[in-house]
Amino acid sequence: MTEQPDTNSPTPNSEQSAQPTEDVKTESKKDSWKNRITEAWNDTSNRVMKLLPVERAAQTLVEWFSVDEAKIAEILTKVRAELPTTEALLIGKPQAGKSSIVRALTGVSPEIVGQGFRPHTQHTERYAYPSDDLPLLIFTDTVGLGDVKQETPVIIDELLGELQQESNRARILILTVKINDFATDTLRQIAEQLRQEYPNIPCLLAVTCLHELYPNPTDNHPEYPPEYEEINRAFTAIQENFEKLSDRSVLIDFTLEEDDYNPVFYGLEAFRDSLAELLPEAEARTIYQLLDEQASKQLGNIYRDVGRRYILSFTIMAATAAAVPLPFATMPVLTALQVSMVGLLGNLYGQTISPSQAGGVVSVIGGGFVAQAVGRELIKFVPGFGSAIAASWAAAYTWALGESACVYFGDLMGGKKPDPEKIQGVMREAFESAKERFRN
Ligand SMILES: Nc1nc2c(ncn2[C@@H]2O[C@H](COP(=O)(O)OP(=O)(O)OP(=O)(O)O)[C@@H](O)[C@H]2O)c(=O)[nH]1
Ligand SMILES: [Mg+2]
Repeated sequence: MTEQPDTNSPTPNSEQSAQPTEDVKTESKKDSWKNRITEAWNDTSNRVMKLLPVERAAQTLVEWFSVDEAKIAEILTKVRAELPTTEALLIGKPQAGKSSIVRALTGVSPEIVGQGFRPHTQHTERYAYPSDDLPLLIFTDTVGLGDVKQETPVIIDELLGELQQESNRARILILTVKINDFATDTLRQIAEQLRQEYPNIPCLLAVTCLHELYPNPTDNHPEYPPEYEEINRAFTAIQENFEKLSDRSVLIDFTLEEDDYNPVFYGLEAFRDSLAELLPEAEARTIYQLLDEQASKQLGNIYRDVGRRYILSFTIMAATAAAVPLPFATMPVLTALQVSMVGLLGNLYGQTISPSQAGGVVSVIGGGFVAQAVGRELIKFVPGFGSAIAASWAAAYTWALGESACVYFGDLMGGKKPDPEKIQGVMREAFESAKERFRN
């Protein structure tokens, strides 16, 4: 007869085994549950992941809301490839250093440079840079403006004639002014006229002959840029003088070898960098101008398609908010929604736009609809029916606002000044067709 273990008295083994077994059991039971839940969870999420890979879903979502850069680049590269070489048009008074700039960058013979006292260039000449067979840039050296022998109006016409020719060439204007020359009214007037007619042509202000203001003109050049007070004062004054006319300004001193200055082309790097900065801008502006109907349509559509995905989400949110049967309560929400939609669309078209600016765009585009907005809220007093009307109205308005914003930002991106009348026309039209679409 085996003796029954006395459960109370903790005999080491038996108790442990007894006692421990319970805990162990419950513990292991709990663990097994946990494991089973975790397993089940992992299993489910794996299956879900297999069904709907979140990353890929997230990726798709991002792609859905962003323009396909590759497509854009493809269109732009094609258009760019057809772009003729960019032209840099030099203008300035006689002996200001126009031909010296051409020489410095293209390496042509010094013959084109004058002796410094009488006008030298007699007619417009073109020089390819860096070489004829690889013309990245064409320098057009012109006759000095205000040269007594040459009728300035004739020269201006010639310049305008130049600019009118072959309009599909990107251009940069290089305005040359000597550091100590303040008799530049004529030049400024001419530059103003050119920029009025061709606002899209960026302008580089090149200020030359710096050593004429060195404490001692025979001194060699200091480290670039020269930190002489005299020069900085004169440079600032000239920059202010041509402020509205130039996009960048640079100090240079391009001499002839026999003048014994070192370097001969002082400030050449800075000049090149300024050009390099302006070129893409010039080309970008021209590329957009050049975008033939088809290409700009293609580009516009790519942006528009993505834009519409934003607009759709906001339209749904607006309709939901507007359906709330509390007259006027949702107006601030709707306005906030529409302002952030316009802000996002602005970003999509590469514009950095603050909420207040987005608000400004909303009022420019939708200004004419405020009265109707109030009407929309009033109708909510009609139980049930009112909210439905208000919702479809809000949806149509938000959609139309989005469409018009795309046109607005599209113009900006193309370097064009959006025309409010045209945009409001788009708004009215889009609103009418959207109202049809959202009429339930
Ligand atoms: N030291 C110095 N001399 C310059 C500079 N630019 C031009 N010169 C001198 O000024 C004179 C006139 O230079 P050009 O380059 O022929 O001037 P331009 O504007 O083409 O003159 P036109 O052809 O007459 O309109 C030459 O003797 C040049 O060596 C400069 O930046 N520094
Ligand atoms: Mg010249």
